[in-house]
Amino acid sequence: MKNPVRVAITGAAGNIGYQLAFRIASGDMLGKDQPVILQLLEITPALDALKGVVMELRDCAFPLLADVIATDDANVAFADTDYALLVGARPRGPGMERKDLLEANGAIFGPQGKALNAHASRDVKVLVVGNPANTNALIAQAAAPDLNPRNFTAMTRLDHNRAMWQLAEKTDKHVNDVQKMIIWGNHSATQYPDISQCTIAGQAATSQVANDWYESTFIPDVQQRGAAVIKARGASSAASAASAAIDHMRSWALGTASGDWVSMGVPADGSYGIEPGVIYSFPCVCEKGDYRIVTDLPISDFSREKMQATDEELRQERAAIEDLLR
Ligand code: NAX
Repeated sequence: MKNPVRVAITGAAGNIGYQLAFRIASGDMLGKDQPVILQLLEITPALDALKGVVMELRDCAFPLLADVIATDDANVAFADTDYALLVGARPRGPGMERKDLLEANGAIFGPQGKALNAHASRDVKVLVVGNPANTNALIAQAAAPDLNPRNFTAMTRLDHNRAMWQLAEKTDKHVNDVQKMIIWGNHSATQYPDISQCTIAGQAATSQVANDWYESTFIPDVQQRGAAVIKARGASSAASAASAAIDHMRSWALGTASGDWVSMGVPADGSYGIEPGVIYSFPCVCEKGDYRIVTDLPISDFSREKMQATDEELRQERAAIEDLLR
């Protein structure tokens, strides 16, 4: 058996955290031969609820769960951590402006970045799930100058998975048949789900669906899927969000399937004209615990416009919290 690795989850008593912890402990994220030590972070008022989560984790008698730590101290939660899933965030309250929301989250992700910087493994892989995920990841990254900036990522895998399913359903195929989906940009309603490179059972997706459906139904449905789930369930996506977080980390740690890629919010490096300074979702291939942006894909005028619109939104989010990046 391998040595255990440390996996930190923030907001561990919340809806997503409650799904995540159990699936990670059962080996879904890092494999059935990789023991884990879970390091669970919550705010002080939620520690009782977190205690209940710990009790249930123990009651599962998971063979791969080497230990569980529950704390309200980020310095403890991130000590030597190899993976950090930053889920806990401040939701938008009534009457809250976007700038207030960004700043309130800055007050969470800045200190957490600092704690990661001080205590985490030097190779820690960080995934920000808590919204606004891309900009929260940027804030955490800026607060962790001693860590590799590439290791701060944001989750758009749920959008990627949602898009794959929509396409499979429309063409009466299985989701396994869909490859090379792309989500560009921000995890928000400006994200751009792009099927121009997609294949379904080996054939170009664009030849299997009408362009009108793609532009008028598919793109808005993927962009608005989160809201549709809230309307149906009366609560936001939780199990699917946790599943996507696990997919993101598993791809990053263990690699992507040959001939395919995944969407990850990663620091922009100038690829496709998206200048550094934002965490932007790109198609990425992962290998040996690292990722690289897939470059040189052809970009149509239609795509270019949508990629720029979501970039513009990210720059505006950045401008609203610029003082936190210094
Ligand atoms: P919940 O409100 O159920 O849980 C959040 C938990 O975080 C709470 O238990 C809270 O006590 C804790 N928390 C708050 N501040 C904290 C801090 N400073 N340190 C540690 N814990 C803290 O929300 P949930 O449904 O689990 O959603 C969590 C976040 O995921 C939200 O920001 C949500 O918007 C975001 N999502 C992101 C998605 C994505 O694709 N990137 C999709 C799903 C989800 O909407």
